[in-house]
Amino acid sequence: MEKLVSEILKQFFVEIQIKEIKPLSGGLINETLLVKTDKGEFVLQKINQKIFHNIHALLENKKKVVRHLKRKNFPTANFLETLGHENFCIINANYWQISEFIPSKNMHQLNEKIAFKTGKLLAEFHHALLDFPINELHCSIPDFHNTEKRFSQFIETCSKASSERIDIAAEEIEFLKENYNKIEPLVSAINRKEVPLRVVHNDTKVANILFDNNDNPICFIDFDTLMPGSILHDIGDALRSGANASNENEKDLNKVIFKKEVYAAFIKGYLSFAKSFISEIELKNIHLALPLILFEQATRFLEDYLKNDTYYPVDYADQNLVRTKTQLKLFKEFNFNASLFN
Ligand code: GN1
Ligand code: MG
Repeated sequence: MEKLVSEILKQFFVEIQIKEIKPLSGGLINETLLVKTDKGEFVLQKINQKIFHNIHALLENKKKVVRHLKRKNFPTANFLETLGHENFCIINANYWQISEFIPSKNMHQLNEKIAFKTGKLLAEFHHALLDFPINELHCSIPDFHNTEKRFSQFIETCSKASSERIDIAAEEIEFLKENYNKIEPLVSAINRKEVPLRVVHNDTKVANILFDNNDNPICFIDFDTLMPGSILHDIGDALRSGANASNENEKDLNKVIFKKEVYAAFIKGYLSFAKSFISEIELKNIHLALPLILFEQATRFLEDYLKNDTYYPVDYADQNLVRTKTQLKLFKEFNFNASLFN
């Protein structure tokens, strides 16, 4: 490992001494390391080429958006440039990026106070990107949040999967088939382009937000999915994890509880800043953002389970089914009829 890390660092520094290398966990997709050196602490990340097929599009999106945020003094992780002025290097056919390590802590769920601040930070992030020229962004993963397409792929997978896994997941499959109609109105509005396309993060789970020692959110990380999309996906994704009393891997469903006061605080925080730019249709549909993402994420986890776990890494055989169940538990607890803040 040290030899590889040293090879990567050599692309970025003329001279540097490694003191310690530690794996960083949190993300499901990329491999991430914390490296302590005599020049400071850095985060090294290997971009997953099995998942991201258009790495150059992804790297260009990241570079432009980070430059934009920095110009506006909006807090963001900063990517180091190689000696050849690229924001990545290729070693043994793998793409690596280095960012400066931001002293921070990770959280996996929020309380009311932090939720308000985090909702507000997300609105500020969206606001800071309002004047980014959206046409300059590549669609690095087509249909990433196309729930309709993901749902029809899931239905197709159900017809091909092994009968063993189909039987084990029968209840969850049935539930998804019966409940698509609940989120369909928003899915259609997005696909008909009635909901504005904006520059958004697309993967705002709370693990992708850094917090300081006083629990204040500092910035978003993991810009791999930065693309044109809907703010509703970002709101829903942050709440999917933030308003869960446990986490997406929890086996004991009694611990997976939808915290509606956290939900309300986050949305209040978001709207406290977003009033100036949120459109009528976004506002009208904001209450569907969370169930939309819960449904989509359950579909993705369950589809992967039925495909024998080729996308999300698993530590044990049924983990993607467990993940599906946590998403569905929250979906079931969500009250579609409640007014937004009670
Ligand atoms: C993946 O990379 P990471 O762990 O932040 C996934 C997200 C899912 C999330 C579920 C590119 O995010 O879409 O919501 O896992 N990223 C990609 O935890 O598929
Ligand atoms: Mg990621």
